[in-house]
Amino acid sequence: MSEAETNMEWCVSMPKVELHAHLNGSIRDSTLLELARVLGEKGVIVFSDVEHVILKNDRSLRDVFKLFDLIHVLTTDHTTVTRITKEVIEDFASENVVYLELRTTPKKNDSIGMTKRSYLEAVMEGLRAVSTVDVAFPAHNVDAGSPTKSLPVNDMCNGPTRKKIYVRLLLSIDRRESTAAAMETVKLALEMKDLGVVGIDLSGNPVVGEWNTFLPALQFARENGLYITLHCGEVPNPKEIQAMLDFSPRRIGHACYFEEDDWKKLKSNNIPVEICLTSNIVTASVSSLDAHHFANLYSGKHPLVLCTDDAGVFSTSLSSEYNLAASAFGLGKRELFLLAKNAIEFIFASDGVKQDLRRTFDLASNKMD
Ligand code: 6MZ
Repeated sequence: MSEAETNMEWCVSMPKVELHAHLNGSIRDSTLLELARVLGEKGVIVFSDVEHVILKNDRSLRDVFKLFDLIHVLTTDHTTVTRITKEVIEDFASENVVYLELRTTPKKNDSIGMTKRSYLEAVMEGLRAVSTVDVAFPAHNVDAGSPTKSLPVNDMCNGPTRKKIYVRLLLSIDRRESTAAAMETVKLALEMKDLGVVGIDLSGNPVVGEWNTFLPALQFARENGLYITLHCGEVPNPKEIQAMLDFSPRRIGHACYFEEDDWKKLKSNNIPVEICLTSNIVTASVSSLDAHHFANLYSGKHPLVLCTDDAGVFSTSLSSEYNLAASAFGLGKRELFLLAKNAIEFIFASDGVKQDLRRTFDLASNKMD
């Protein structure tokens, strides 16, 4: 095996925490192609027109949002939402992600009787449908929350024990939405709080929409105990970046177009950053890995977590992101492991889950050298 292969294998075997993954961005290409073929046969789309769009690898930020519109056409119905959720969880678990905060935008589609609630129920059905690994989720009877009830964790040395993955959900507000639609998502999240919904994300095309449109819903969410993470600084927008930082979210994603004042505020408020290296490079939000803000934040010990963003759309995986960080920024195994373990401190789930995850990492640490 080459050194590159050995390094990648090591990154796969390490337990990992994923905090920034969009459901519809994390779908397998093979599933998207299968869904496109079926819709092509029904005459809803022209398969040959969309095949190359799905398989393309270099995408501008604009292309990405066009692709999401296509993906949403392919995944409209409840059954498909359930299927992609199941597959996405299986894929993360298969690379030893032990805690996944999966985010998705609840969708309303009158023509097929889909409400935001029924969409979310279809997602939860997907969680229950996973059979190859144990999913720890409050709506599920194998959930722990308390360390004593937890099932065997992934074991990197003793072969194929059954894997366990904690899953929590974040509901996304799309920047195309109105204040009322954003509020509907927050209310749904509150109703589903006991069922594993832990927070709210603001995402969508960063050149669309105004911060003030979403602020009332985000404030309401926070007042009622939901955690907030914001896509912040994915495009240059100094006023919005400052307003978002003044809001003091629990975490932010990206931070690509930050200026000096923004870094100061981020650092003095100690807001953890979800870093999506491949996504930032493919969309050219950051010109190169050498110019990426990871290095500065990491050397300054600022809280950060490596994430995939859209593993399907950007043809990546969490293990690849760690492997990339290792080669781009010269991190050794010990540093990678600590980086992965430290992400536990920024999750939105309970202290009981955090404790259980710390134990998982401690057990793994004895076997990782
Ligand atoms: C901003 C993004 C994103 O919610 O339908 N999304 N928003 N920046 C990004 N970086 C490239 N990647 C994904 O998943 C797809 C939706 O997530 C958001 C977009 O709103 C996209 O439509 P769900 O499951």
